[in-house]
Amino acid sequence: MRLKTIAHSPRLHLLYGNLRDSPAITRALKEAQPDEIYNLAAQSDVGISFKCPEETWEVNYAGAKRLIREAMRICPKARIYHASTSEMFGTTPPPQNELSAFAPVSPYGEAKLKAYRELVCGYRAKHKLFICSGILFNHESSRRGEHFVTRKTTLSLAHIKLGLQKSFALGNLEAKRDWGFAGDSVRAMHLMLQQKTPKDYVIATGESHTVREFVEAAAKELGMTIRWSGKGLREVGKDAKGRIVVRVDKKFFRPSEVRDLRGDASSARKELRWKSHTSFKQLVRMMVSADLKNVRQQMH
Ligand code: G4F
Repeated sequence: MRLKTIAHSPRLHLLYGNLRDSPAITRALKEAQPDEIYNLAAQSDVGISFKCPEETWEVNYAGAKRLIREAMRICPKARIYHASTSEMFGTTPPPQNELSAFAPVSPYGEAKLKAYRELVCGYRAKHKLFICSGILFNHESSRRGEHFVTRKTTLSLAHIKLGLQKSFALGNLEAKRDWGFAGDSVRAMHLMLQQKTPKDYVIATGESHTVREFVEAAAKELGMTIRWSGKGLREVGKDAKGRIVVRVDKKFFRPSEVRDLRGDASSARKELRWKSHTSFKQLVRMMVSADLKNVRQQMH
């Protein structure tokens, strides 16, 4: 949720905090005295983590450690949810579940794995802390940051459809992701903290699509058909009139890539009675129509 929206909700009370600042965490926890803590704070951009590895480690591992250690001291009964990620599976082939091997290939995945092993599994065993982790696969919505591939695509295509932009550039079109709706994932986070015993769960739809398929599906929602031609960095996607709408640019490729993510959420289905309620098509439609509306509003 955008900060502006939160700040205006009468049911929510915002406290200033910063995972890089222990006194700030201490003060916020003392004031809030929470029953449940959801640690979703992160440097969450995998691509940026290659450029800023120390910052990523500092927030995603060390920041989580500050928060969890302070919570153990100030509100030891609080139940804690910590956001883990499918990026921890890295090169392990799909379908990935809670028993799959971890093999991260990015500073982001490495920092998240360290936090998972030490702070979630380790502290749970050593300190009997009620802490769980959702190993979330990609979770998207119209609130997604504009530099992530789904939102970048829906927003760019909405601009193109309304004549405000000619084309946009992407990196690896072949990467496969298990794209679900963020709202479904948040429901799973809450369910985890309502269980008798703390455990970790893979949260995923079980279906994966390539970036290319996401672009095609989003374009289709706007009544556009993309035809691909060329190879590698010379590949382009053209509309029905032969105009280039998608290009490939090497600056959007990562030094190392997680090629194929598809989660097996059988445990969550069985034990949490959770399932994804939103299909890939519904997700794409939701994101495209929100961006079309956003862009139209900005035009007026
Ligand atoms: O949208 P992405 O940047 O998401 P990514 O890297 O999968 O990470 C997201 O999901 C994780 C859960 O699995 C979270 F832990 C993480 O915090 C984040 O929310 O990239 C998706 C795929 C990648 O393979 C990337 O290489 O799209 C490919 N891609 C191709 N062109 C691009 C682009 N990604 C971005 N961001 N921008 C491009 O132009």
